[in-house]
Amino acid sequence: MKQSAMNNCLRILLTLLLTLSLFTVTVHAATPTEIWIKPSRNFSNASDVAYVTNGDLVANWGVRGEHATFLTDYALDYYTGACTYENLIAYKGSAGIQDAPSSPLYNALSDMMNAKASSTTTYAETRDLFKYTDCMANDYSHISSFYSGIKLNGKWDGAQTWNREHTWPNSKIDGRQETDIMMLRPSCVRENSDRGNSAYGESLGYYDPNSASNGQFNLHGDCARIVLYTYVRWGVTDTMWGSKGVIENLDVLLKWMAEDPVDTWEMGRNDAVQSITGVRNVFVDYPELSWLLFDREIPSGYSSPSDVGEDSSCRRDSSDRDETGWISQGKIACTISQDVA
Ligand SMILES: [Ca+2]
Repeated sequence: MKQSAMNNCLRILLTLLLTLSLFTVTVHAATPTEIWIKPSRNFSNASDVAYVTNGDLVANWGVRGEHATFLTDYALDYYTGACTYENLIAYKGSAGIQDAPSSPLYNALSDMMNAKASSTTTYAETRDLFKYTDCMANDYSHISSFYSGIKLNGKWDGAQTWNREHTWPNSKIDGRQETDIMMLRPSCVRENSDRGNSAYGESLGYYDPNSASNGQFNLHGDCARIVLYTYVRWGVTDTMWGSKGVIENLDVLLKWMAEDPVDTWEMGRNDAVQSITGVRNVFVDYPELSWLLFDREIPSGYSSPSDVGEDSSCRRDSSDRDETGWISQGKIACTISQDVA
């Protein structure tokens, strides 16, 4: 009896272990494979960036406030063919703010983004994509609230703690761009309601995005680059300026661009968004285009991720090109072709 009881116990134990083993295998097999590889944080150029990917999606590898001094491999692959910087700036020549929306450069940038767009997301899908686009460095389960930088759990909780901030207020768009994750940012519920639908700016009655960051980082450039992207990407030029628009005026926009250069978090976000929609914010990669779009001078010494804005050698005329038509400028190859299609 004693032996039999022991055998029974062993049998039950073995059955239990086998069941647990099968259960474990079953659960594991049913769980989506997420391969997260920590990126190097000691990068100084594009080749040092180790992309964190889940399938085809790239996670933001950057750090808020860390100056971006290079274009990533994704960016370098994006601006090729007809979309090289030199080909794009060949279209410059707008007469100023009134004519910018119909200028050749505006149309070239708009056409480029339309051509690059590979997929769209629904508004509902965007809330589950912020864990890629807005994750915090080396912490892919948390996201950064746009204005305050407060660390949030990246898992959607039904808008109890965070929701989707329309950097271009929802009341000032026509709906098409509402599903564009480039324009949407996760933010604490309180932060989002504090901004409301106010236009960005510095004067009384405008919303200064730096008011919520407590000096942690400068958001002026981030906001200027997003609204300018939306202005071109979606053609919402009629609601851009003034208190009833999205940003105070052109001087504020360009001042914010200049005082707050691109950071690696914006560059990393560009990589992440591109992996979702196919489109990059050209004003993050080449912020100097902001001045050219409105026929203004690029500030002397302006620091751009591309180095192009501060490297006059990239602006040489066609007599400087070699026999291949290309001049390598370190981090970016500038085509000097004058034959713009
Ligand atoms: Ca910034």
